[in-house]
Amino acid sequence: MPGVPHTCPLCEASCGLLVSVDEDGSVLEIRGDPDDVLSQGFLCPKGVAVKSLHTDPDRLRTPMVRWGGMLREATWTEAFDEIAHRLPALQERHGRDCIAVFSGVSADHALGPLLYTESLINALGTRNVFSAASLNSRPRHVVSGMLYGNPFTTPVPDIERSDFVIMIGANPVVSNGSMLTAPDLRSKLRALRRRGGRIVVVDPRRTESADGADEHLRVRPGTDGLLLLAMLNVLLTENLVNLGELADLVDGVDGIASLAVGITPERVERRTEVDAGSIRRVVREFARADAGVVYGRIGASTTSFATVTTWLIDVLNVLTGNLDRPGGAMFPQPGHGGLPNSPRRGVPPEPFTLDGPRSRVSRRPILLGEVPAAALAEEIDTPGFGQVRGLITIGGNPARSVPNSKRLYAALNSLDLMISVDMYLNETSALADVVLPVPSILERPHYDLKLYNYACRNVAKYSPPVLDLPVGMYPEWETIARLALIAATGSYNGVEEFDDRLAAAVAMREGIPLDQVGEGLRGPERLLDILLQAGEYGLTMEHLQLSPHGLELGELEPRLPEALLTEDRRIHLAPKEFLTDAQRVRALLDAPAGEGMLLVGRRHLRSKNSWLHNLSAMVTGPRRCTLQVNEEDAYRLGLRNGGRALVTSAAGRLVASVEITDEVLPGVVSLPHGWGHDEPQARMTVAAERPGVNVNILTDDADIDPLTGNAVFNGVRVTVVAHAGDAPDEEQPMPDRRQGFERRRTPRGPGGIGPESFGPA
Ligand SMILES: Nc1nc2c(c(=O)[nH]1)N[C@H]1C(S)=C(S)[C@@H](COP(=O)(O)OP(=O)(O)OC[C@H]3O[C@@H](n4cnc5c(=O)[nH]c(N)nc54)[C@H](O)[C@@H]3O)O[C@H]1N2
Ligand SMILES: Nc1nc2c(c(=O)[nH]1)N[C@H]1C(S)=C(S)[C@@H](COP(=O)(O)OP(=O)(O)OC[C@H]3O[C@@H](n4cnc5c(=O)[nH]c(N)nc54)[C@H](O)[C@@H]3O)O[C@H]1N2
Ligand code: SF4
Ligand SMILES: [Mo]
Repeated sequence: MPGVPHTCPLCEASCGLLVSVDEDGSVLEIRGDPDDVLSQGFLCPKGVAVKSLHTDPDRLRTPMVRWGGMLREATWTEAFDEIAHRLPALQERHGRDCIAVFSGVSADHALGPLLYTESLINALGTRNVFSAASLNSRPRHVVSGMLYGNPFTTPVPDIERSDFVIMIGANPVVSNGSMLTAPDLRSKLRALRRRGGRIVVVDPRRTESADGADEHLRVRPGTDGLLLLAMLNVLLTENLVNLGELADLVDGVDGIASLAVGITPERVERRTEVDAGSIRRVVREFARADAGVVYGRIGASTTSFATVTTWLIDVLNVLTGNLDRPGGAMFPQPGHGGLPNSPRRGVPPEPFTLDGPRSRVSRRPILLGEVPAAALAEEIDTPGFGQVRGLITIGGNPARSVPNSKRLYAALNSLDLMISVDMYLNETSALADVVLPVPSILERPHYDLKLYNYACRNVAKYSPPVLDLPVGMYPEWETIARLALIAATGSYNGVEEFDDRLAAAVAMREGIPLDQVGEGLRGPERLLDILLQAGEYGLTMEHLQLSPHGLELGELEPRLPEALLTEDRRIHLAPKEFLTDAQRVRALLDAPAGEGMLLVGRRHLRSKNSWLHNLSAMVTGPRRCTLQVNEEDAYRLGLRNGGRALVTSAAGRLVASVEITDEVLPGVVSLPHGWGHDEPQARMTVAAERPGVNVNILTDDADIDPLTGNAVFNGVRVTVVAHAGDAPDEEQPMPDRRQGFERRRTPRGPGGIGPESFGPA
C-alpha cells in the first residue's frame, strides 16, 4: 500500500507521514515516509496517533454557541451571526484594545493561522496580542534581535556535523528538539557519539537525554547563568577564546570579559552545585573540539534569568568560533521568503530595540507586537481604559499553559465575549461563547513556515490535504478570514475578495508580480506561492507539488555577515541591557539558596502540552502526572511513593501524587504541564478519566524574565508537605466554581455539554 505523503505537525520535528486510506476515505494506517526529505521514515508514537486524532469522536466537528449559559451545537451561520452581533459592538463601546487575541502553539503548526492571524489582528486594530512565544521563546528572539539585528535569525545546532554538544535545559530525546527541526534526534545524538563526539547535558533532572550523554552536569535550577559565566571565565583566563572566522565581525568581547571576571568555577560551585573540576574540563574539551555547539531550550528560556542565560549560550558559541560554522550553531536558509530575515527584503524597517512600548498594567515589554502572555490575566482583570473585555484564542489552551491558572480562570470567566478556534472543547474553549472547529490534520494542507527556519538541513515540503474537507467544515484560514471581516466590516461575507486583497498586498510587499502567481491558487497556497517565489531559491508551489516527499535544498551553509541585520552589520555581543541584567545573575553568588524546594517541569514522549491526553494510546501505562521527589527529600518530608503531597507556591496550591525517584536532585521536584483535565464543561472524555493536576496553578504571573516578560515555569519556589486528606488521587483544588459568573456555570441540558453531575449553585 503506497500511502499518501503528509507532514506530522505534533512537534517541531516535521516528520513525513504515509497515510493509507481506503475508498470510502477511512484512514487505515499511518507509517513513517521513508522518502521524506527530513525524517526518512522515522516516526514517533504521536505521528501514528494522528489517525486516532482524526477519528476521535470528541474532536469538534461543528461550531458551538453558548445560549442560555450552555454551549450547544450550532450552524456556522449562527456562530458567525453571534460574533457579528457582539464583537464590533464591544469594540465600539470599549475601544479597539478591548479585544485580545491569544495565539497558541498549534497556530504555529498550521498554515491557516500562520498566514491569516496577522490580518485578523490588523482588522481588530488591538494591541492586546498574546501568544505562546512569550511562554517559551521570547528570550531567543530578543537575544537574536540584539546580537544579530533580527529576532528571527536563530542559530540552530548543526547536529549532523557537530562533535561536541552541550545541552542546557533541553531534553530532545523526548521533545524531539525545539527551535531545532531534526527528526529522530535520539539517533542523531547516538551517531554523534559514534563518530567520536561528546554530549554534555546540563539539567537538574536525569533526563532521557542525560542518560544517553557522556556527561551530566546536575545544575541547581535557575543557576545556569552562573555556570555559563564560569565557563566564560575559564575560556578567557585559560586563553581558549578563538573567534575564528568571526574575528572581524564581533564587538563587545571586552564587555563579556569584565562581566566574567572573578566568576570562577570554584566560586559558582556552591550555588550551581556543579563541581568546579567538571566545569573546567568540559570547557577545555569544548574549546578543543573541531566543531561544537551549546544549545539551550525550555530549561534555559523559562527561568527568571532566561534572557541572560540564552545570551550567554550564544556568547560561548561565538567565543569558541562556533557560530556560523559547520558543526556549530548555524543559520538555516528556508525555502520561502517573507520572513524579516529574507535577504530580498534587506534590513527590517526599524532596528530591533528593547525600548519599545510597554503593556498597560505592569508595564511589561511589548515585543514583536505582543504583550507577554503572563500579563493576560492582569490585562483582563484590571479595570481602566484599554481593559480586555473579549478574547479570541486560536490553537491554544491558555487556561492550562499560562502561569497562575487560578487568576486566569477567574479572568476568563469575567469576559464579555470569548471566541475559540480549536480542535477540541479543551479547558479554555469550554469557557468560550463561540467555539469554531478546524479540520483534522489530514484534511488540511501543510507547510512548515516557521519550523524550516530551525531545520538541521535546508528543505521545503508542501503536503496537500490527504482527505477532502468534510461537508460542514470550513478550512481554518476561511474561519480566521471571516473573523477578520467581522472586525473590519461587521459582516462575514466576502472571503474571496478579502483573500484577493491579502494576496495582492503580500505580493506587493514581497515584490512578486501578481500575474506570476500560480494560476487557480487561492487561500494559503496562493500566499505560499508568493512567499516561495520571494525566497532565496526562487521556488514555486509547482516545484513543491512535484516533490511530495519534500525538496532537499542542501546542508546548512555559513551565512554571515549577510544574515546580520544590525545597522553596522556586526555582531553586538554585549548589549548594555544584557550586561545590566547579568548583575542579577552575579548577585546569585552571594545570595542564600532560599527555603523550600524548586519546581521544574518535564515532557513525555506521548504528550503534546495539554492536548493529546484524549487519545487512549497517548495515556496508556502508569499515571504520568506525578510529582517527582528525590528519596532523600521524601524521607525528610514523610512522603511515600504513590501517596499525596500538598504543593504550595506564591500563586496557589494543589495536591499531587508522589513518585519517589533519583531522577531529580534533592531540593528539586518535577511536575509536568498540560494536565488538570477537570474542567466540567470541556469535552475530552478520555483525558477526564485521568485528569492529573494543572501545574500552572503553582506558577506565578508576577514572576517573569524582566527583559522579555517571558513566563517562568522552571525554578519555581514551592513547599511540599505530605497530604493526608481523603481527596481522590488526582484531586486538584481549583477555583471555586460557585463564585462569579452564572452564565458559564450551567450544567448539561439538551444539546449542552458537561458532566451530568455538575449543577449550578
Ligand atoms: N513529546 C513531546 N514533545 C514536545 C512537546 C511535548 O509536550 N511533548 N512540546 C513541544 C514544545 S511546545 C516545546 S517548546 C519543546 C520543548 O523542548 P525541550 O526544551 O527539549 O523539552 P523539555 O522537556 O521542556 O526540556 C526542558 C528541560 O529543562 C530542564 N530544566 C528545568 N529547569 C532547568 C534549569 O534551571 N536549568 C537547566 N539547565 N535545565 C532545567 C528540565 O528538567 C527539562 O529536562 O518540546 C516540543 N516537543
Ligand atoms: N508549567 C509549564 N507551562 C508551560 C510549559 C512548560 O514547560 N511548563 N510550556 C509552555 C510552552 S513551551 C508552550 S508552547 C505552551 C503551549 O500551550 P498552548 O499554546 O496553550 O498550546 P497547547 O496546550 O499545546 O494546546 C494547543 C491547542 O491547539 C488545538 N489545536 C490542535 N491543532 C489545531 C489546529 O490545527 N488549529 C487550531 N486552531 N487549534 C488546534 C488543540 O486542540 C489544543 O487545544 O505551554 C507553555 N506552558
Ligand atoms: S517526532 Fe514529532 S513530528 Fe515526528 S512523528 Fe513524532 S510528533 Fe510527529
Ligand atoms: Mo513550546
